Amino acid sequence: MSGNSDPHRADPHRADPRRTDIAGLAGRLREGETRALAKALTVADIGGEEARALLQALDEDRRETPVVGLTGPPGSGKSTLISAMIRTLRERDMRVAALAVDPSSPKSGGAILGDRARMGEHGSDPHVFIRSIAARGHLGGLALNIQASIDVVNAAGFDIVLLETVGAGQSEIEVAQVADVTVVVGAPGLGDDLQAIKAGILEVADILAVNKADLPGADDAARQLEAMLGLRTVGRSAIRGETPVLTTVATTGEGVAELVDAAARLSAAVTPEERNARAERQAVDRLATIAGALVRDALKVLPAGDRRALVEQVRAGAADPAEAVRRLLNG
Ligand SMILES: Nc1nc2c(ncn2[C@@H]2O[C@H](COP(=O)(O)OP(=O)(O)OP(=O)(O)O)[C@@H](O)[C@H]2O)c(=O)[nH]1
Ligand SMILES: [Mg+2]
Repeated sequence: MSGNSDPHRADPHRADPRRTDIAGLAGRLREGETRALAKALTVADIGGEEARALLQALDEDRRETPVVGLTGPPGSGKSTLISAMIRTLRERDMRVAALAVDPSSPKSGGAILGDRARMGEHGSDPHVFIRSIAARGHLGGLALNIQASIDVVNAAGFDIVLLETVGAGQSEIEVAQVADVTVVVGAPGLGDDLQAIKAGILEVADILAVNKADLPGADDAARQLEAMLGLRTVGRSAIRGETPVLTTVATTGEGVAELVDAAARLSAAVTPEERNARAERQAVDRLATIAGALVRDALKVLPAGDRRALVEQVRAGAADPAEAVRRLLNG
């Protein structure tokens, strides 16, 4: 597994609870102070005690800001689409926060910096907040890390959160866990792009946007996606009803108002019970992720000979893995 599960990096004691006035920070955040927002996001990002205290303080007075996730193959136009959506939302006088996540990169990577540049037109608008989240070694998984940033942005009074993720498979599904509505963005002319939109991602799609509708092949792409949708059996929208397949031209804004409307309609349909159930699933996933990290850690500190013997016994079926885990965790 990746460094995502390294507990030492997750809690680096860089954030000393005595150093930050967490209640004060939460208060200033709620009042919409820009500096407090940046500081709170950093605290949430670092993790550990301070982050926990902050998230707890914010939980006392929760707002439910809709979270719309955009995911899909590289280059399909997610960032451009987010920028166009921001434009539409601003025309409707909504305050927008956009978070870009790159789970494949331990630090802010090139794609995210590219995003910044592309979203530059909104840079001077005080009612637009754009930030990239580096998927650092947070104990508890990526979804938790993003959820912390969303909670902070929520408290700061934004009306909607747009979330872009670059990455494949599991990480996109993790992002979908924290979004009320997930838009899968495809585009014609990306070669194998439709193959890249694998069944797993299609399952979490609430809306399909075929972007770059100005290019040839957009109708074909839309038809192919509709056919793939027909085959899926689970997925949130399969339960809720039809998944809209929309075509957009992010560069001109064509179809973007319709996309924003569809996202607003679906997120308004999410019930508090569904939100609660999702939060509970996240908590369970978090425990499971931490359990995995603790076991890996316990294995690391075993003397090499003991470790080899244990691994060999489990491999050969001679040891009960559950019992081995219990012994490892009990020290
Ligand atoms: N012709 C056309 N080009 C577009 C459209 N939308 C985006 N593009 C272009 O497609 C390229 C990729 O767009 P991005 O918005 O960076 O795509 P992305 O999905 O965010 O890419 P990653 O973050 O790298 O995964 C850019 O050159 C955009 O200008 C569109 O509707 N039509
Ligand atoms: Mg992008």
